[in-house]
Amino acid sequence: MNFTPRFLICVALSLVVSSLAADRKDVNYDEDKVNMAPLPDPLVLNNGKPVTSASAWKNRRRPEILELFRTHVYGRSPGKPKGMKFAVTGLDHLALDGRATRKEVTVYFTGQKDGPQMTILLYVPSGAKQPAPAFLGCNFGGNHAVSADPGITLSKQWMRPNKDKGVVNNQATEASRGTEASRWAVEKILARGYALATIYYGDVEPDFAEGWKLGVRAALGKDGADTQWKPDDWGAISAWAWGLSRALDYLERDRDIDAKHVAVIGHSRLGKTSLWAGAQDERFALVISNDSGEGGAALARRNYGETTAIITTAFPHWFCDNFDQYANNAPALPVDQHELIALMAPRPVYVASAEDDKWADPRGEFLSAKNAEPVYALFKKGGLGVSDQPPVNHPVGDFIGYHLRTGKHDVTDYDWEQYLNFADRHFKRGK
Ligand code: GTR
Repeated sequence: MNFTPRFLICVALSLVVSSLAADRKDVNYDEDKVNMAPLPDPLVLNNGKPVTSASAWKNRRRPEILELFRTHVYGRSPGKPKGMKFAVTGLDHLALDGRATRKEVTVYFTGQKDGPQMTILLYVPSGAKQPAPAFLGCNFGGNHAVSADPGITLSKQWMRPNKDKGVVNNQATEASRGTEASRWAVEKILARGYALATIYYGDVEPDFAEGWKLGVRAALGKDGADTQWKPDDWGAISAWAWGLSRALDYLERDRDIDAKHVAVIGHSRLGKTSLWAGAQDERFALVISNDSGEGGAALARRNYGETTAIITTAFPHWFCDNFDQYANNAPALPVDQHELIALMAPRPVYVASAEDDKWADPRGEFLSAKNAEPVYALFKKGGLGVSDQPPVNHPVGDFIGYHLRTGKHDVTDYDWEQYLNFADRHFKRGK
């Protein structure tokens, strides 16, 4: 792939803008100054009438809210492309010292081998007697970064420059193998009987302002890299979420996988992505947000940590163009993020925060989960089961799970243990 000077300048600029945003002195971390406008009520239809039954939610209110998120926040994605093809391009039944079968599956989005494509890395636990339930998520550093397993194909896609992680001139080197391994708990997941599927988000769209020109948004659009975006056309989060749905299309065909029990998971911007994927695609049986923050689980109306003003300046390409108008006016948004959580109902959803991740507004993430409870109640499903944010390292919840972990913005083994327990409980495993 060719990286023109223009692309490289755009990447550098977006990195500078995001680090400036993180250093801003005007960011509020004082709970007394949060000044939250009232939240929109998920149980009131656009015409002002109340929603009082699960069927009214499913048939009337849910489609309305989904449509509001499409129009004002993430943008509208296309469906499954015609002619999409899958090919198993890597297979090893004795991967990870015999603990797993490793598959690499290339997804040719338009059926053309030289067209847009992504590669799914899939580990299936060895010796499983039945199709395995699975976790599916996007990764930041390429599939080869998820584990030091030398059999994983090294990604050739655009990567964010990072010498410490073995990425030089936007390309992964051998030194980048396993650099994201601490975030994936592969052995633990397999030992608990789950498969793990992951895709590199940069296969779908490289993450910088002009990255869409190298990704599916250009490849599938009729005007390619000359596309003029409509205000509600898909942004990058929608593109990544779309990639997760295409990965699920594959998992549905793999006999080793129990596709009725696939949990979609993501961290940070990829947690925003897992939420949006789970909201749109009800085939995902369980949805997990790890430290997803602004534009993810955190309430937009709270002025704490990152705000709509900051995120639309640093990462305008993540959202649809309409979202810009709420940059300094979150109260005008016709939705808030508790309604994104509510779109998962009645499926189990888990929101996780980290104590030192103030930028992501842990309390705002908790309050989103809390304010989704009335929708779960319509289905007679228990929510968090607590009225206020629990103490650190104290997971709570029935169909809405939540924990506040000690430590920083990251995915740790502690997080995974909670997700595995939550999945066991809802997928009726591990009894
Ligand atoms: C930050 C951004 C957050 C979060 C994070 C990440 O810079 O402000 O919204 O998404 O990046 O994805 O690591």
